[in-house]
Amino acid sequence: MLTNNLGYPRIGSNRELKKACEQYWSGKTTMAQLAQTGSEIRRKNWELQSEAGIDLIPSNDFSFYDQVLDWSLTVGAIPKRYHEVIMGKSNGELDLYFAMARGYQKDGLDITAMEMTKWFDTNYHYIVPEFVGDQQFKLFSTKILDEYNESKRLGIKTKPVIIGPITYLLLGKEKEADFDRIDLIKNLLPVYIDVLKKLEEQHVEWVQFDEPFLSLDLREKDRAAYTYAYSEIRKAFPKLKIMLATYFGSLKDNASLAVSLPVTALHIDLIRNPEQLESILAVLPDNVSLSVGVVDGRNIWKSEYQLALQLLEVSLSYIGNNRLIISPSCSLIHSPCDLDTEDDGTILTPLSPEIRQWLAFAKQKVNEVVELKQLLNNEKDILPKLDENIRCAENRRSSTLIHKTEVKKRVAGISQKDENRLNSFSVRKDAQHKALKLPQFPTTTIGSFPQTPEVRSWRSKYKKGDLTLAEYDALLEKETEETIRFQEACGIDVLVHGEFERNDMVEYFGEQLAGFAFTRNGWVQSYGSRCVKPPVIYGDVYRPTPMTVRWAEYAQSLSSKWVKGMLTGPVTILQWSFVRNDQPRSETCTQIALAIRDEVLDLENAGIRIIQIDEPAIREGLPLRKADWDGYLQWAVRAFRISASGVGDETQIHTHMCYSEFNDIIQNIADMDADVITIECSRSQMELLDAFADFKYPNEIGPGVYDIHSPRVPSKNEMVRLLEKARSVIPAGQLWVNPDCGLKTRHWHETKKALTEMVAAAKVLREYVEEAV
Ligand code: THG
Ligand code: ZN
Repeated sequence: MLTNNLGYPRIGSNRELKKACEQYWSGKTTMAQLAQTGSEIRRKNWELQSEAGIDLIPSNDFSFYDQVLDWSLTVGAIPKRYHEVIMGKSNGELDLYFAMARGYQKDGLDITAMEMTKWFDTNYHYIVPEFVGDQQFKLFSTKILDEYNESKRLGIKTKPVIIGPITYLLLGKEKEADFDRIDLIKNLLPVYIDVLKKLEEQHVEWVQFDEPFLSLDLREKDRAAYTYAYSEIRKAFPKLKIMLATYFGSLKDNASLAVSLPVTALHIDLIRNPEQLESILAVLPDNVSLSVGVVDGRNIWKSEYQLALQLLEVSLSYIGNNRLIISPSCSLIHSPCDLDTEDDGTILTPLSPEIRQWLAFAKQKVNEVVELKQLLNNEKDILPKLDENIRCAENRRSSTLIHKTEVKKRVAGISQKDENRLNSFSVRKDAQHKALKLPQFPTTTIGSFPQTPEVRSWRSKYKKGDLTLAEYDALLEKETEETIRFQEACGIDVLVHGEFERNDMVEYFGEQLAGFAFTRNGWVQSYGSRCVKPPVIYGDVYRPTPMTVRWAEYAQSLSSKWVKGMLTGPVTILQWSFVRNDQPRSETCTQIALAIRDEVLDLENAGIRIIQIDEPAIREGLPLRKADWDGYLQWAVRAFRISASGVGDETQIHTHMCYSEFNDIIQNIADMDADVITIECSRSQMELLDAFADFKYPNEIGPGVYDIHSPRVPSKNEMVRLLEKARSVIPAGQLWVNPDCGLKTRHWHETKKALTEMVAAAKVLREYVEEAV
């Protein structure tokens, strides 16, 4: 019996990597200093796992930015536009790497970054490989070898992690028409063989091939590519121990394919899909080991040993001791690092001891894997650990913190009426136009304005006690007032207050809702050096007091123009939090929806006539298998409608979505029945609007007319052209004019220029259209 880990967080338990990368990027430190931080993190991670008693410790799970980008460099899939970056530069490979991740504006070059997208259904983002029709591959970066050798020098023999060839190709994107990236497998495979040969020369024993696509819907062609690739690899390396790692879902119709591949061990995720265990055990060939993922790699709950032991015992009964490997369900990069750092003796953790005993972060999860093995082996002195684990689980089940009868009653009592606005959009539209008296092509923004270092420093001083609440509030009021005045002067029609009081939106709402807990240091990598600190939903959710009314009311009192109330929707709050595992996600989401509904009604009562409920994460919540989409969309759309439907006809509900690709779910977006939707689509030059146009999307729509993710200030004419394009597919009466996302990451000088140009563009359109009438 072996213990195994699939990947360990690389940000460092105090976000050392984030800090080191950002300092290197800003030119404050050298490449050697960054490399040093990287080595230290790797050493700590390996030693920690080795000391805990993990047999198969991963290497090459470290990354300065993203493991998929690392792999693109390993196999030499470097798009042409970057080739100039390394010419004659001292930090060649590293600067090339960061140029691919972040773009390159130096030495007279101006090269865009590669695209980034969600890693399956997590909040981690990877850099999308770019392929051309005659794509060539060759071993370029030797990172995987270097890190393996580095671990060996420390006396720890690791298991290098490789992105499997089929998953790697499927993660990428064709940059030219008329070819299918899976057909590149023949070109790609020789590089895998090359890498493995070099690893074998260093006496590597195990390698891990990550192939999460095996738990997604595959085409026949993809399946054939799996069979081809792994039989070629096996042919070249008859003795290599290959672990084929699947995670985030069930193998289902790919099970027979997966067990037919000539590998040494198959890893399956039993947290997401415990029910797949027996069907896999029944067909697993005698010479293949099974790695059972029984410790949740992407949530923060302590394992329930009794449940895990049941699965392990079933496994033992089929395959025996020698073929059983105990693992977390997936890589631990989706967990925070170490629960022990919650209390570092300086700043008190906001976690109560009662909740804290229910939790496990990456370091604790590694220990769980080892303890499960000891329990299974009936090792001496291990029983107290089981008793303690049972006691914590028991405490959680019966805790008075979790279950609130009132909340459950309210959810059970939701009626059809609560899910529907009083009248249909056509009726509401007239009422809103009469009440709001907005011009044609109304202008607005998505909500946040620049969070300057100053604003951030006020919050951190306030949190440390260096500013009183009154002082902090006064500073925020001043910033809010200036923002209102700027929008008025600029000529924007629907104003926002700017959200200076908020940190991350999900954190902000979670902090005010009952049933949520917070960590001090529970950071998880979101992309590159950027991290998020997801709140923990541990109990029934309700809203004890209004959350945003004070700032909306204050901002509205400053202006005779309409100020939009700004909320985050229930699906996004759910999606970006650590969620309960003791009830379905849909149930938790409905509870959040009711809390948001209460806030919406309080805003309406306070005189706020336009309320935006953002759902940027509604699309990313889609299940990985198409067969599961309908079930999710039903409860997700219902939750949004519950949150939005309490208001009168005259109150206008907006929503906002990023990350686009709406074609698949346009009907469901229409079913949300927001009066106005603003979407991200300036980067695709309005192509995204086609989905709305083809569908004849009935409600109002604000296609983002400029990309806020770039410091570039767009010109009036550019935006006029985009609006013209929008007008050619969407009736003018339905169109709003806005940037494509919130402005919190931008500087004020860019923001001011860009919004001034945007308002001017709307005015140009208004003139045309009036002339046409
Ligand atoms: N909030 C949450 N999840 C998200 C986003 C979000 N997932 C998708 C997308 N937006 C990811 N984007 C980002 C953008 C910026 C940051 C993190 C994720 C960020 N983080 C700060 C950092 O790492 O320095 C720390 C957070 C802070 O200072 O508040 O900038 O918006 N939940
Ligand atoms: Zn957005």
